[in-house]
Amino acid sequence: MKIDVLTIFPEYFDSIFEFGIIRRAKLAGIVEINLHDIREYATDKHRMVDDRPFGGGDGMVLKPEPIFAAIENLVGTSERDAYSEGTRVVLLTPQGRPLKQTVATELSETKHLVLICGRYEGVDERVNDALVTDEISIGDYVLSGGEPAAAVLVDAVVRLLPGALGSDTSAENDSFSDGLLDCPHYTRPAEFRGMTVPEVLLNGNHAEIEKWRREKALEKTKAVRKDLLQGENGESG
Ligand code: 6GU
Repeated sequence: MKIDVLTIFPEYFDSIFEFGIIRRAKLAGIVEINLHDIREYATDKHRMVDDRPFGGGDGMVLKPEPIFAAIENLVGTSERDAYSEGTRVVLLTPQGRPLKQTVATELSETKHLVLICGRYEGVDERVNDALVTDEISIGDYVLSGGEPAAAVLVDAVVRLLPGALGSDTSAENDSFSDGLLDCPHYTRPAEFRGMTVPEVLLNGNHAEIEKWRREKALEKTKAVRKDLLQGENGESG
């Protein structure tokens, strides 16, 4: 998979993809991640990437021209209908559809992801209208820009790529893969400062351990995320 990230703050990503599973996936050739400074696509003499909103109001809005030029360069066209199959242009904004495990899975099955990091104040809507295939938010809170959201999306997607997790781990056992939160985990020592590990985990009865883990996952999900059990917007993602 190839991932291109369009941002006005490329340095934000300097080390964020250099750790753990993402780093390993890059080194193994499973994913290629490229950063692009939107400013490099600005052609006016001041290299302007944003401007004041028509109609007035606070803040600045990202201009369309540099983003269209960047997409033409990276995808080959600024006609959404002419994108190759397997190309997705994702705009990260709080107005997007919520990122869920199901969305990450869907995106992990594509070949080329272009992530456009929005600014909190906004992105000219013509970017959305003409270029964007998916507008995505990572949750109901405000970030100053889409950069942290892009980092989150890349992590959630890359770990699902075939071969990204070591052979000894699997995304199938993750939280959310079955629509539930994860069960509790313990490691040695079996007793720490008077706190003990549940007996069932020590007795080697794998059927019993599986049953306990499912019960605990369900209990936790009921306690903190009832919405996940109720379908609708608590869809299994
Ligand atoms: Cl994708 N961008 C911004 N600016 N804020 C957010 C977000 C994205 N997702 C949640 N809040």
